[in-house]
Amino acid sequence: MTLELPPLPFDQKALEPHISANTLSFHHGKHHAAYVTNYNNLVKDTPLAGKSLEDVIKEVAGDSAKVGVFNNGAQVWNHTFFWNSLTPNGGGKPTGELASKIDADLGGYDKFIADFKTAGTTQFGSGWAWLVLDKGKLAITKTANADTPLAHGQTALFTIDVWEHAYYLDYQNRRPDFISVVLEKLANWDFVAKNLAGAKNK
Ligand code: MN3
Repeated sequence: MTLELPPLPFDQKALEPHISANTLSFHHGKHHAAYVTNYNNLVKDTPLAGKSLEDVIKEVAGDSAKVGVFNNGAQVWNHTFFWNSLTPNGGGKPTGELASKIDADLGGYDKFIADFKTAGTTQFGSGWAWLVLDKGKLAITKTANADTPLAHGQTALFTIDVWEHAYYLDYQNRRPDFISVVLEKLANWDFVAKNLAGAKNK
C-alpha cells in the first residue's frame, strides 16, 4: 500500500509558544513528508509494498540489505507516534492506572520525569527517548537515529523526538529545555494511558 503523510492531530499553531508553527511546518511538512516519500519509493514494486508499515519495520529490522527501508519506515512510524504523544494543554501529572504503574515500575512521577529527561539528553546525536512497556513493565529507553521499540519487541507508550530538527528553530542547542517543556506542557497522557490499556488487552 502507498503510505500517505498523516495530518497533524492538532492545528499547526496549536502547540505555540512551546513548539512553533514554523518548526511544525518543517518537521511535519518537510522531514516527516520526506520519509513517507522515500519509503514509498523504496518499497514500490517489491513484496514489501503490500504489507503494513508495522510488519515491514519488524521484518527488515537488522537486515543490512534493507537499511533504507527500515530507516525511512521507522521514521514515518516514529513521527506519527510523536505527534500523537503531544497535545495542546498537555503535561501535568498522569492519573489513574498509568500513575499507579509509574509509581510501581519507575519509582514515582518525579523520578520518571528526571530519568526521562536524562534519557533524552544523553542520547548522543540523533534519536528518540521512549516510555515503553517491556515484558509487562514500564521502562524508559532511548534509540539512535530511526531505531524504534517496534524492532525490539517492546510496546511504545510515549516518545520525544530528540533529533536537532525537532527543537533547533525554537530552542537552538537547548535540548534539555525542549524535553522539559514537552513533558511539562505538551505530553498527551491520555494517549499514553490508551496505549497502556491496549497493550494489556493484547
Ligand atoms: Mn523528527
